[in-house]
Amino acid sequence: MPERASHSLPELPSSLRAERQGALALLRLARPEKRNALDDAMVLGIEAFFSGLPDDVKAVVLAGDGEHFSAGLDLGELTRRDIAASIAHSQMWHRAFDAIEFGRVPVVCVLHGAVVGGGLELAAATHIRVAERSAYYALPEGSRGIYVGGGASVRLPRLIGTSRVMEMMLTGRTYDAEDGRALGLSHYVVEAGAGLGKAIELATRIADNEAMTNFAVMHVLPRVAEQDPASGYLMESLMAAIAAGDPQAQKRLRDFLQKRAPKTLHARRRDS
Ligand code: 1HE
Repeated sequence: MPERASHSLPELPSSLRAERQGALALLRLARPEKRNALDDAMVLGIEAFFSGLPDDVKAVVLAGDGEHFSAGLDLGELTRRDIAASIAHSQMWHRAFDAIEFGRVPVVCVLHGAVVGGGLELAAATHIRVAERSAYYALPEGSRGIYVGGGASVRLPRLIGTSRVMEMMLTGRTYDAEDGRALGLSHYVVEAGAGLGKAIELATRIADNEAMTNFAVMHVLPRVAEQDPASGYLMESLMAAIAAGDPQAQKRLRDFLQKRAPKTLHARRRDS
């Protein structure tokens, strides 16, 4: 396989669009005519994108074209697979979304319109979620006679609890953007059209963190949260020592002590 130039983004299907913006990469779901329903090519493209990010990308913003973030699994592809092929299909989604959650850099996503089924599973694999007021969340798998397969059973209970996931799947209930934030599905709610700007602002800030800190938050924190406490405390101590020992961290600490770094002030609340 030819070597990728370290600054170029991976090749993608036409249903995904990527661009660079400084230290950020922006990935857009670009299949609005099908409400960004995720077909195999898109899922494989997502995996390729997050597995092949150039070294100088420090954070990613994920958004969707059109009126909806994503209508979930492309239901047109879900016909007549045998059991083994269905398991393999679900595992393909798991690999792709793991490449987001446990990839190299944090991912901020912008949610609007339908964030349903596999679209919600995709959003749940990202690290920060900014919802525009139009966003709504649902798991229509129950009414389609299927079951989640893109990681929802694992990721969503961690965000909103098993009971809410059960409720969403059994009854098909939708939650709006405000409900979603209160439940923990998004971190922010912003006005229509403001999501991308907010996501870029957050991603830019994240990109300015030390890579070691971002690594620890993405890879160590969630593992510690699932460990027994004694092992977790030990892992935390080790990670803290590794991070603080980094020369860049030492410089940042000196910068603060010598009044060259910003204070941690409480910003006036503009978004919620
Ligand atoms: C699709 C899909 C899709 C739209 N697969 N083609 N997801 C769902 O159960 C949600 C299904 N979609 C909807 O309920 C609606 O499309 C929306 C509420 C998202 C948007 O409604 P609307 O009126 O704007 O669009 P539409 O007219 O319904 O759809 C436009 C086109 O997109 C139409 O195709 P066309 O060729 O007739 O123009 C739709 O068929 C197509 N389309 N959604 C395929 N999902 C790993 S397991 C995950 C399991 C799941 O994700 S289950 C949840 C599936």
